[in-house]
Amino acid sequence: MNNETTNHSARLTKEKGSTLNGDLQVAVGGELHQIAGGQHPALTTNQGVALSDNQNSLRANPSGPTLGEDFILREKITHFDHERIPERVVHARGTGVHGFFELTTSLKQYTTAKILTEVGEKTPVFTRMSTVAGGAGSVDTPRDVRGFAVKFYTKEGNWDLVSNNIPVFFIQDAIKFPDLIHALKMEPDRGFPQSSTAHDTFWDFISLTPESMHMVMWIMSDRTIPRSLRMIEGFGVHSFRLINHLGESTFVKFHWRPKLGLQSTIWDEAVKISGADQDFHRRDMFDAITSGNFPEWEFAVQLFTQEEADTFPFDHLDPTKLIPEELVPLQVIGRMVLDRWPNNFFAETEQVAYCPSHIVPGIDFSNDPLLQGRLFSYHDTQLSRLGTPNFHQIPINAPKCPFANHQRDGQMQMAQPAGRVAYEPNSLSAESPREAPAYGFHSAAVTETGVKGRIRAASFADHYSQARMFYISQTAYEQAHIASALVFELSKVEHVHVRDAIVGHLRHIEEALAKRVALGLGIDELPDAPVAAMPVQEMKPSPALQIIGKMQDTLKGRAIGILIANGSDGAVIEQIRKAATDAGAAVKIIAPNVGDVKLAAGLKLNADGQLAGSPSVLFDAVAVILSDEGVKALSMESAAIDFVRDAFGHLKAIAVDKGGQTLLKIANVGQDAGVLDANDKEAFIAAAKTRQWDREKSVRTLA
Ligand code: HDE
Repeated sequence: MNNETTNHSARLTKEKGSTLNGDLQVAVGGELHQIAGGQHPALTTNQGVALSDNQNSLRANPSGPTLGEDFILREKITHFDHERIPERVVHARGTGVHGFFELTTSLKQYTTAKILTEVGEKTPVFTRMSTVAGGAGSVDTPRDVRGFAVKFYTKEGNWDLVSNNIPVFFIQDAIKFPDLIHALKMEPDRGFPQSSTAHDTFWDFISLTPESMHMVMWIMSDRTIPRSLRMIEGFGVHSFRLINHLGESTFVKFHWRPKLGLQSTIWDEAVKISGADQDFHRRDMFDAITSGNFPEWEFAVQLFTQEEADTFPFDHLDPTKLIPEELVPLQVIGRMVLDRWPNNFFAETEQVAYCPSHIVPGIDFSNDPLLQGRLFSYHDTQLSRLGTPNFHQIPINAPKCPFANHQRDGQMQMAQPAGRVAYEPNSLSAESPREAPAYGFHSAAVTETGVKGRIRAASFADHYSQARMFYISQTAYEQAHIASALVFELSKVEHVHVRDAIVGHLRHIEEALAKRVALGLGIDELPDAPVAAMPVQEMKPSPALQIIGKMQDTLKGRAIGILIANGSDGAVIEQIRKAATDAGAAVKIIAPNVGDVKLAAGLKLNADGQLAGSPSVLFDAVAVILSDEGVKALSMESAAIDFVRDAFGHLKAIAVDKGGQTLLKIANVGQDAGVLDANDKEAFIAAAKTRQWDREKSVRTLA
């Protein structure tokens, strides 16, 4: 036995230098396997020692113990044991992509920052989009805010614009953040719910924090159940400052607007996507990038002076307020294209460290108290996540411009600064880095006066006016979704006094909304509204706050599923496939089994997806092309029945031939303007570009 084992090991050494050449025989479970030939680098330890056997540990004999001497086993297992680092305390689940930013309009008048003045310059970026509440392994599609963090590797240092897909935040002061997040995340005694705000502690906190009601309106809207990360907006939330060559400063709010327009899912759809594909958004982004359909965003700014800010009916330093586009228009000044998937998820997406304090000369912070707290928090959290103040040396975090200072040593130090001088000023080194007063970072010259204290400005007291503005700006469909989301979330809250308190707040926003939600929760008598710190101001509706108004009439970036079975008509399938592909959609053929489907007239077609694993929630519109034989086979398949029922229930266009129509009847699916003859491809493509909103009242009871 012993001899046999030794022989296997001996046969593994086919080395030429450090490269194994030709076919390799590997001993697995005592048997030899051939592995395809090629130029393989030698498998080595971390110390560069080539391994002769990566399948078997060093044992005293074939039935004896493993030897402690086996440094190869020890190194491998030890490294594996330490593979994980702490996940982000919020925004743990994320998807990162490389790309570039290109400036199209110079802001030279307002800032010295080269990233905002050099038109046509392409600056590399790394963008990470995330959910907030769930852990790193949670699903992509819960109702949640999406993070939208961009690291610009500018010539003047890294600039991190760490944004969300919602322009306001829950709280006005950073000191409340740990409480908010503790209330929002899974409850500490039971460890659930994962990535959902539909539980007591979240709504309890909200009910006692009226400043969060504006953000609550946003998170109850379909903005928090996006169709794709390629179809979300991004908002810097806080006001920042731009500083020009004269030292004058102008306030600025930053915006990202997706070229594909906004699109969201419907709640029931999002719930089902979570089951069908946990990685729905990550996969969608991966597929888009790897197929060359690079998503793009416009970069826009709102610029305003202190004098203009003084005329706003709110305080722009309050992060629970937005500046309506109607008040300060957006100016598009650039674009961002994401075009390269990272080589390695951990090295890049997991280790990327965004900090709002990473800023470049010509841009500065405002006094927003939430932003002020963030300036400290992010750097601090990277120390615990990445374990060292040298995290800026990790390639994904390192500036792409030269950087040098006298900071030294620390864990995982990779740099080897030469020379005896590690301080400044010094007279010993002509090469050591020095201050650059002419172009280095200068803070805005702002005069601060007043009395120190733990203060909330009186100008922050209006908690309901913009919440109302948001609600009345929505279409009737969107208002209904907000009401239904509130009913759903609050129905999961066990404490009745918490439900009542939220309905009380809603009365300040819109009495009719409070009544709808109360009805949905079985509350007979409307609870009293709490005393508002300030009377609600009537503000003009802002249509820019809708999703429906910003959805684009296109199939670009969207997906069409065609359900077929044996005997389906190949010509009709091809007609729909071509029309959808020409319109920019990705098309998938779905059949009871993957592999070849035997079509009519002896044709064959390869299916991309198996029916049970490819429900219609994964598509924006569907076609069902079936022969009599196909309908017969599918009429007993609940996955086929669900396919058409869900497509109808999720307000999608459905194209059918005679067999498809029969399946609709069997599934008890109705007829309307969104159910179309598969031969009328133009009508189907037009309908597929939008949702059949009018259908909604016939498929679900909205609050
Ligand atoms: Fe964050 N936030 N945050 N946040 N945030 C983090 O930093 C924090 C806030 C946002 O893809 C953490 O690296 C405080 C607003 C994004 O890596 C942490 C406050 C906005 C990401 C942190 C806020 C954001 C984070 C956790 C209130 C929108 C993910 C891990 C004072 C403008 C970045 C990390 C990524 C991540 C703290 C509020 C966006 C703990 C204290 C407002 C997109 O530092």
